[in-house]
Amino acid sequence: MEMEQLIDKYFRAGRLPHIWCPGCGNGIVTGALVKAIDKLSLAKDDVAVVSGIGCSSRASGYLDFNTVHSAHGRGLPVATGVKLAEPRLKVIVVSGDGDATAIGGNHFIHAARRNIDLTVILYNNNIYGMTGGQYSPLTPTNSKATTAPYGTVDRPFDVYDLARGTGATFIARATTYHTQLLTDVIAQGIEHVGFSVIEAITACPISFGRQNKKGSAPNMMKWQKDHGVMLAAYEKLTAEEQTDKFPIGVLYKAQAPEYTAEYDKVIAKAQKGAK
Ligand SMILES: Cc1ncc(C[n+]2csc(CCOP(=O)(O)OP(=O)(O)O)c2C)c(N)n1
Repeated sequence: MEMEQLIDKYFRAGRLPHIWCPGCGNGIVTGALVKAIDKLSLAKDDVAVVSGIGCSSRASGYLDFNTVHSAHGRGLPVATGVKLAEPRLKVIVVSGDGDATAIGGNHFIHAARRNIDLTVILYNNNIYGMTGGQYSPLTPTNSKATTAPYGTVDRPFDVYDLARGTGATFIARATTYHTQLLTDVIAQGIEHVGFSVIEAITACPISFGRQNKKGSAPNMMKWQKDHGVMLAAYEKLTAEEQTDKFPIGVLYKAQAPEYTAEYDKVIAKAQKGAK
């Protein structure tokens, strides 16, 4: 399907135009999400998109599925409730780096620990975009931010390490330059039964790029092209070569008991009255 047909089918025309700045990558990530849903031939009523607050979290309002635009950092607990109430739904959480790993960090680690069947698309633009460029837990050390005019000293999380260490069973990364890959890993994440995390590297040329002299939006995408390396090729690089690159593709996949299925067993036991 062409992008225009995808927009007609999956977006709420009355909510457009969107608020994203010229050059922002969020439209590419959201486009990849609808392409993935289309590729999987999911019925719109079988999908729920839940978000917190932020530029990226606005995606839930633009999309024509069952949607909830909740509070900052609370997309995951709301999505957990939706999934437990209606396990048949494919529940997708769209989240920013601040939303998912700062204010919502606690929710993130516990959703991963439970291995609940949700798909998180973490729009990583390395900054708090909506509120004007404060640094987040995914802002690289020594970056400028409105809350760090002399540069950050904090070390960032690696989303892969965070998700892997807390129990996620599907972890992937792609960028807005690698759009086909992004669509593919989102589709795989949606199909995976368990907690899936897709880190989508997306440029924020205004709130992050300007302060850090990253150049134009196309320049920031070129940076993604030059630094993202498919996992198999990345593993063949020397440790020194790896320091300047990051792996993309499916980074981890495992099977483990899924929370709503386990919870159903508890309900069945309770209904029988057996402890
Ligand atoms: C409880 C609460 N605290 C703070 C805010 C203000 N706020 C709104 S969005 C945001 C940060 C957004 O950054 P991020 O999650 O990285 O998403 P982006 O806008 O970059 O997509 C903050 C701090 C809020 N809305 N609610």
